[in-house]
Amino acid sequence: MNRRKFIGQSGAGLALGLAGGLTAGLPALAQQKMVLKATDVHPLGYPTVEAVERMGKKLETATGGRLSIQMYPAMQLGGEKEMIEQAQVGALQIARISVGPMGPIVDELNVFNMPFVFRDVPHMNKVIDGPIGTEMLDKLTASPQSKLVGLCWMDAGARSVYNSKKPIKSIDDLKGLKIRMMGNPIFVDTMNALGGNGIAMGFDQLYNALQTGVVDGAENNPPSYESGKHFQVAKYYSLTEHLIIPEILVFSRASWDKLSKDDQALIAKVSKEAQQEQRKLWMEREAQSMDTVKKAGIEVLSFTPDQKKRFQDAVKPVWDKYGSKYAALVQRIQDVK
Ligand code: GTR
Repeated sequence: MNRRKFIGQSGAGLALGLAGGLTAGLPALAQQKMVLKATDVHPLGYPTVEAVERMGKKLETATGGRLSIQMYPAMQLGGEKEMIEQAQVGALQIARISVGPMGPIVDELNVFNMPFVFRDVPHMNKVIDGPIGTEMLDKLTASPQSKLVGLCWMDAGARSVYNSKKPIKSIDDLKGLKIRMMGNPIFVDTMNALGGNGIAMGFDQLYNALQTGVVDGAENNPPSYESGKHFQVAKYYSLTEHLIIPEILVFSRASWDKLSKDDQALIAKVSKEAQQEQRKLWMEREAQSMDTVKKAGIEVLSFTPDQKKRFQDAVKPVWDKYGSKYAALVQRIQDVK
């Protein structure tokens, strides 16, 4: 059924192609109408969702409606693990996911999942816009086990801890709190090194887990904290900014290989544009989300540089365990000024 959605309606596409003045001599593929199925864990209006929908409009305009994107937002197709699996088999074409769950699939990507690897969000954006960003997308595409094509990066700001128990005023306050982390051992180790008790869990299960007290808290950027309504059940938010993880837009390799070279180039082009467009949307949404949660009475705490340094020092065991294999790349990341 999914396959039918992707390359179905070729009759309509052919009619469209002919109406558009194309000759019947063109390869059949170039004339097929394709609805690319895209998904995201976030709801409509979220910066990543909006950016992909805008990509779809551009594709429609550029191809006279032959290529389009159908968005399935808000975890309609499951959590990120399921999204990746469906993209890998070609059951959907475009998935917007965090680099977090991609690390276990393509190990090199894990360098972006290391705590405090970026100085700040502008540093991360400079890295993904530059040669390292391109290399990492190419590595994802070239990796046989990924079964995905890396299209572009998106901004997800910095992740900070929130919980339902007490304000985190210093690293000591994290002690013993059960904090949900994304499914990647680096994150669980990071939370444990910070003194909390890291628990891996899908984003799709998190609201309930917070509400029922299965976990005391989690960590995320302001837009996810706000749009996931987590602030309603975990009202203490402290700007630890321990992880700055870019998001990634991937395309199913199985589906990609069925596209014409021209369509591949067009999708690559609108994806690159989406990388910049999403960033603007992101910055606006981040400010709005902060505003929303503060107006709802959330206590947002920040740290002095000295207090922040305690968090950075505490994750040394994580760097000792995973960091050495990425040493050369980390150096190049640090050299990006
Ligand atoms: C969000 C991110 C999602 C997902 C989620 C999580 O910031 O946009 O892709 O990774 O975090 O915590 O699982």
